[in-house]
Amino acid sequence: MHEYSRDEVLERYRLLGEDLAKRNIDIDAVKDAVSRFEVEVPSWAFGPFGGGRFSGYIPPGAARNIFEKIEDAAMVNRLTGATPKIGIHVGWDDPEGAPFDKIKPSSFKKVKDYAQGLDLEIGSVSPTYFLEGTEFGSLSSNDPETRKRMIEHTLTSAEVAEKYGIGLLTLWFPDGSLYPGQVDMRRRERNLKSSLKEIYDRTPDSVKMLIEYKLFEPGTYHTVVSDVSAASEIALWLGRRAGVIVDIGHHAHGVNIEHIVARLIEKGMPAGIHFNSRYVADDDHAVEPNMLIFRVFHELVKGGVIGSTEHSREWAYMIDQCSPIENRIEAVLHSVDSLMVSYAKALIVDVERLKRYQYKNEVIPANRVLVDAFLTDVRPILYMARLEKGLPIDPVEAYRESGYQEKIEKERSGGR
Ligand code: AFD
Ligand code: MN
Ligand code: MN
Repeated sequence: MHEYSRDEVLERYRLLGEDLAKRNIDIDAVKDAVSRFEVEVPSWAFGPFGGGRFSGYIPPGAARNIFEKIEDAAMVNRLTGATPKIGIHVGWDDPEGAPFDKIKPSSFKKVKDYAQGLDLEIGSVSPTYFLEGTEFGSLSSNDPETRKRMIEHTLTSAEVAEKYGIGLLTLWFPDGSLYPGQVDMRRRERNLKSSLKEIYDRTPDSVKMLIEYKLFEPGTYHTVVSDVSAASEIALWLGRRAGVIVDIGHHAHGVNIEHIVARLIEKGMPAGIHFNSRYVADDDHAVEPNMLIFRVFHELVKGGVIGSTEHSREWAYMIDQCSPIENRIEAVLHSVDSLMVSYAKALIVDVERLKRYQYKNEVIPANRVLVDAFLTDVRPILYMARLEKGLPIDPVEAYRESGYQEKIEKERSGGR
């Protein structure tokens, strides 16, 4: 990208401001909202996980442990000012590297302290259900011993979330089956529900649990929590501390994801989004500012959820991605930038005009209101927000020039 000088940014911002004023949009208000945008980054985006296709190739400079992951996340936060939280996976991020049923919550104090020293907080905490011994199910297993181990692991994770994080548990289960007839689907759902009920009842009121659904993988024939209905029914049944995670990559092609977002807003249940780009399925690629992401933000804005002063309405926004060949820090920075672009576009939708067209059943004009916002180049808003905070205009370029990549490649070449 062309690096803009301060004067160029001011000029582009002024021109866009004039343009938006014609649509009755106050550019400064949009800029302030974008400036407050925060999204959590996942520890696993920086680590060794996710390669595996090219003889175990992972992009150079991968973080070897939770502390290096935190350093990378802190770098992303320094460049964007938008990622003060890092999500962790208990099984992968235990600093003691204990076998997962021996993990002690207190080990994570060090993680919290290290993060704090770099101006970061621990955000969502994920139990790691997909380690050894869960090939035939974790919380939904027919084996009571396995279920018990997974319940205990979840309670350990809940304690980490409560003591060292923000009390947010995010749950994704690798439970499912590969062939028709392999499992009794109803029984597996009952098993999962009873495990979750026990966990819910044994966790304090301050802990929120978001359930992530996924259409397939590792179960290719069926997954126990396959879609938003399954996840939200279970969450409703558990109680008001339970909700749903919508991961963009976890749907069939053509599913109207923004409709799912709209319905969850309407239900008023706790929810969060795992952002990524998908082309084929659960690709876990960096976010592009595409029409889908824009439409999701449009619902969040229209629903009075994102940036809401009413704390309880706010959703949890997280990036969930994993890069097999691309530079991982660049990929995360690209996502943060794309999310801010998408949010800004959603904020400049001419809502009054849209409502008028909807009311009069003016189909195409209504659609064009959205398209108009989507096609507007809102980047001057981001540039201005960053200028004001003393941040680089283009975080990816700034990263490439920072020397950080060269440094970590050198320091981390000694294996794990
Ligand atoms: C898995 C799932 C899901 C989840 C992540 C962390 O696909 O996206 O959020 O692991 O548990 O890859
Ligand atoms: Mn996810
Ligand atoms: Mn996924």
